[in-house]
Amino acid sequence: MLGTREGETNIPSQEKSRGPRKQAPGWTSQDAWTVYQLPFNDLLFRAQSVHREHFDPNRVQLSRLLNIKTGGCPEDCGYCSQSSHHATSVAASKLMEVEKIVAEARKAMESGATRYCMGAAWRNPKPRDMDAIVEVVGAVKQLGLETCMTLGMLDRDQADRLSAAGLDYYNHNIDTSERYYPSIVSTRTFDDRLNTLEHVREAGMKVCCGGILGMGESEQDRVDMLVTLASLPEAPESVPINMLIPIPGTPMAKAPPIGPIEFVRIVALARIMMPDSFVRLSAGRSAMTDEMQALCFFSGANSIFVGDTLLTAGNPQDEADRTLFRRLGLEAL
Ligand code: SAM
Ligand code: DTB
Ligand code: SF4
Repeated sequence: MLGTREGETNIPSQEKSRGPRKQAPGWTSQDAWTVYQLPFNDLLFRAQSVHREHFDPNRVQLSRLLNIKTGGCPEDCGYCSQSSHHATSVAASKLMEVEKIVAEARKAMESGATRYCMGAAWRNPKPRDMDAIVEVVGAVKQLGLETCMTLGMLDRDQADRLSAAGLDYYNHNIDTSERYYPSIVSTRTFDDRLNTLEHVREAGMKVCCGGILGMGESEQDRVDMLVTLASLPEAPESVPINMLIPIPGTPMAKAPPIGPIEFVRIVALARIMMPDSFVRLSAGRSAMTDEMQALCFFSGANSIFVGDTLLTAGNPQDEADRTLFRRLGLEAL
């Protein structure tokens, strides 16, 4: 059950510790599990019905990603190519120059993206980084794109500065259930993640928060991750569902892959539990068949990352996505 595991985490929280968490009105872990286990056809019918009540079922939002600071990250996230704790092929770089970031954003806009997401391999932005980041937000917004950043943990002042600069979304994933979290990262706690999400919300930005499937977690962990997301004071406006891209050299390089049916079930449950949120089919699409992606869209996924690179790993070529959209009769939002 949520809210009863504070004592199980042996890593001290870097920020204030929370009391027991409340569950979303109407969504207990048990309720969510019951829906998750419905016969597949019933689950998908229900997800598609909810989806149609809240969104145009044939429109998908397109975001493009840029890694503005690669590698050398002090955090030890077990899935990540950019952690300095793992021997991967990713080299560390400095923060990209503002002009270069804006030039890349312009290209993204010209290729049809409506949201531009910029990621940095930081535990948190340093005070000296903030001026450049604020300048980037202003410049990318001026192009007419929605802006999103994912820079690690934020304190309240940093969240206020980003919000004042006009940042629309902040991405900060809880990644898995509270129970499984200590198995994937030891340098920060689940509560640290929730604290940053609170700062983002209080500063008035939209929240993009989801997780990764296929890290060796149980089905109950996946369901409970969604319960935590739906239990936030406000559900995230964007919920990225990533399928683990196994990275050689990371502790999760050999994690047992999640089956497509189990993956689709989680997408459907996310749609049912967070009916107004964009559910983004995020990392891992290169390893999915068109049929699996079609089932995800049918189940309520309505956002993707486009462009052949995510942060460090591959993503389908634009041509492959154009073909997929044509085959399925989908259009960009
Ligand atoms: N450093 C920041 C942070 O951790 O919040 C931002 C960048 S981080 C790479 C963004 C998200 O990408 C992670 O929270 C995780 O959910 C996802 N991610 C990273 N590596 C992945 C992988 N190999 N497969 C799938 N998703 C991954
Ligand atoms: C999210 O949930 N997925 C994106 C975005 N937010 C920043 C990142 C996926 C990263 C995949 C692994 C890589 O490219 O290194
Ligand atoms: Fe660093 Fe983010 Fe990768 Fe974790 S997921 S190692 S915080 S870049």
